[in-house]
Amino acid sequence: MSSLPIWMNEHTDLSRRYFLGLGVAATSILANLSRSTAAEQANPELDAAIARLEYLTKPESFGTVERGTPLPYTHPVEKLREVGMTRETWKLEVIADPEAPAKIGFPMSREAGTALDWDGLMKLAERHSVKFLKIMTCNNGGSPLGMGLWEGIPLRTILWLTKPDSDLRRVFYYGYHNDDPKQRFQSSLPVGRVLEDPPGEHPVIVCYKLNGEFLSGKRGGPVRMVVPEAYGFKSVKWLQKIILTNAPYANDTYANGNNDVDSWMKTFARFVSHPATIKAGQPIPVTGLTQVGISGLKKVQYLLQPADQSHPADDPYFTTADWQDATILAPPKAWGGGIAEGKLPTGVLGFDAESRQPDRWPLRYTLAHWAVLIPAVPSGKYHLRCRTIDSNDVAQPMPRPFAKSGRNSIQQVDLNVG
Ligand SMILES: Nc1nc2c(c(=O)[nH]1)N[C@H]1C(S)=C(S)[C@@H](COP(=O)(O)O)O[C@H]1N2
Ligand SMILES: [Mo]
Repeated sequence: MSSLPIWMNEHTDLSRRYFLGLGVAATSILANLSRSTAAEQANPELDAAIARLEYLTKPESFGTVERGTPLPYTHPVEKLREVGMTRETWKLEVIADPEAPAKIGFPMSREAGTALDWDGLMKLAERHSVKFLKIMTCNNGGSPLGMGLWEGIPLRTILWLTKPDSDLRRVFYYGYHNDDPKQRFQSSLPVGRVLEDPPGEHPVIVCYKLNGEFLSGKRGGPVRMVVPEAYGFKSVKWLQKIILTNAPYANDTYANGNNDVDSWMKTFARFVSHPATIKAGQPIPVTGLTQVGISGLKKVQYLLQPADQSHPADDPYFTTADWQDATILAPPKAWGGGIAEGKLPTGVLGFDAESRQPDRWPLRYTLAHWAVLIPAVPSGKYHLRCRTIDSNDVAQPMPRPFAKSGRNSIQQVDLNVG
């Protein structure tokens, strides 16, 4: 493995992160405020800001975290074909780890001609395909990369094809990396996570579609892993190799760079739109998004304070401050992201097949938007902050405020009232 710090050999396109939900086109949506709140809050600017929120992110509008020189999907088409980066030539090997071999009855290898190919994958998809919503976020990023409807087949379906027998403790998996060990990106999961899902949680999938379209190279196609509850580094792109191992440890690329490789996604709030300046006497329209993490989401709150107001030095998370509730928006009527008619297809996990409405809201490991019309305040310079209260009534980022297990700091922006 490369010993470079992770960020030195990664190309990161951060720009989109700060605009997630702002990429608005004709298909923009009406996420609606709960009716009572909407009545209280009739305000054209806030209504317009809410109408601009887009739930799903178009594939080409995702933020991207990737490595490779050249980036594997930018090869000329002949080379793409040669290295299995097209659907027609893609193959997935699933073999035992030579160093700590799991006992399996049917290794799937290129050498033996038993690797899974695209037709094989599509055949499995006829019976086993699943779809679910999942937000993609880099644990090191301040904001999500994008919100997607991902489709694939459960990884366990493929794992069972190898007829595993014993000595199988972890699943290591790898993306195409120009056959250069320094460019390799790999991740791993305990086998139990692959074989069983906690109630209400989704399976780890070998994914081939995003928002109803086959995955582009940039989004990790032809095939990537998608791990519903995990930060982005578990969702390895350009997936070509799975190694079944008796090794008991994680061997993730992201173990370099001081990252916590077992972190579930955390709950946090971010602003989407807020005025930088506003006239005194005018209410302040604000919208935002949340990532709903492992501990769920009960509330979104804001804190508006004069910029020169001090707060107790021993309270870095403003726990004693006067936070006020914002409104978590209902599921959108149109989902955006380029899906046909903005309508979710049937069969999305966690949604009723008939009504296509979610069983509950908000959903874990997805996005929920929020909005608030903050009552007018006197002239001056202010700080505006947002945070979440999780389902356990714990104000985030506690109790895990460690950036390397996923950033969920309290966001702060400036507001001039004059
Ligand atoms: N093969 C490969 N897969 C990868 C990466 C990579 O560099 N190479 N980056 C990972 C990281 S760190 C993140 S955060 C996600 C980002 O997914 P996205 O670029 O589709 O938004 O992809 C993951 N999968
Ligand atoms: Mo990442």
